[in-house]
Amino acid sequence: MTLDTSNQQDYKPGTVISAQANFYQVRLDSGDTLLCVRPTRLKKIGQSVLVGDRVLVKASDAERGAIAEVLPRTTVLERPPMANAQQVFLVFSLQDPPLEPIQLSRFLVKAESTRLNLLLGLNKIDLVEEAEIEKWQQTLHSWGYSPYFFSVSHNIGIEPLREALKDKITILAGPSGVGKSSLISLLIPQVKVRIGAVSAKLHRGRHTTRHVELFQLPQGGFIADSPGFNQPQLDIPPQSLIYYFPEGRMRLAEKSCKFQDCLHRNEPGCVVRGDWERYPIYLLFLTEAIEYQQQLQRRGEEETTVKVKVKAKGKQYTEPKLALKKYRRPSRKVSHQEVLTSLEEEIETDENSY
Ligand SMILES: Nc1nc2c(ncn2[C@@H]2O[C@H](COP(=O)(O)OP(=O)(O)OP(=O)(O)O)[C@@H](O)[C@H]2O)c(=O)[nH]1
Ligand SMILES: [Mg+2]
Ligand SMILES: [Zn+2]
Repeated sequence: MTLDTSNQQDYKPGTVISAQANFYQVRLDSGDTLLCVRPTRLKKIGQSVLVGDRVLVKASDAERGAIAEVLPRTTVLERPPMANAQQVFLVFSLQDPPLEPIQLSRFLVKAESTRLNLLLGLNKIDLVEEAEIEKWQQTLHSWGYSPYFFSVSHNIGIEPLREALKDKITILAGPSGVGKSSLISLLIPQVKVRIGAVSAKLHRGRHTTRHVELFQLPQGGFIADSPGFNQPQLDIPPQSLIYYFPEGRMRLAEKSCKFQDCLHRNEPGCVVRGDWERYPIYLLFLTEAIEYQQQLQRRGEEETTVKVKVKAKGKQYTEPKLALKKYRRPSRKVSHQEVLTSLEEEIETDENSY
């Protein structure tokens, strides 16, 4: 789309920091925030606007404006629906709630599947002994991660975080109670976020709007508090699951399994199966991923065999078959690159279903 930008001053560059219905908060590069609409012209050409989008806006007064153009995106994420995110920052606590390998792995695998840069942070080091910190450092190192250790309440280890978040768009994720909101309010003192006492259940309640919001960091960059990221279901094709474990990736970078469609269970000539610590967790998630795949296939079969007839105003018509959106069956000889490309396509086609 080309835009008549002959009068350049009319168009101001900015970043979409929140989206609700057809209203978008845009933080202009100049520092002001405008409440903007997406004009019909953009709607007609199917141009969506996502949180994180770089846009040009035409201000109508000091507080309001209209989005004139959405600039090309570098990344698109389905859940949470976001554009241009560069990294995921997973936060867990060592204690209260305690760190738990399966839950941690679930989040890690989910985060890995975005293919964004992944940072891991462990909060509340004030609550544990030094030996406990060292133990986790070693364990996580063997998993392939180098976490940041810090304490938000005691302001320890925060400087390296500021450095890692600077000038980037980062998605903050992690279970309830680990200190995500506390961290945001430490990094951005003027921001008002709710801290503590809110249970995960309440967060998902009917009355909570599930939207992403970007907070601007004082030293540059944005951080997103993202409820949608924290979904427990592993909706990942079984064939690609192993690539979301650094230990598995590493083994497959060196050698190949005998069978290209190896799921790394009991297959002969498998180079992944072995005595690495998280192998049992891989097998557990694999079972879940296969169950999820079968569910989708069953649903797909129902959709192809059953024609739904709907009566409307006396007329009978056949409802179009629903497209099976989220999953495409990988071919038997699918390569890792193909899996990733198809994941990307899935992400791109689904950006507004949240
Ligand atoms: N001991 C200790 N407590 C902390 C630390 N950081 C945060 N907390 C406390 O942990 C509790 C939960 O913190 P929140 O910031 O609300 O946690 P959250 O991750 O935003 O939780 P949800 O919003 O439910 O997802 C609060 O009571 C905080 O005061 C820390 O470094 N040490
Ligand atoms: Mg919170
Ligand atoms: Zn194998």
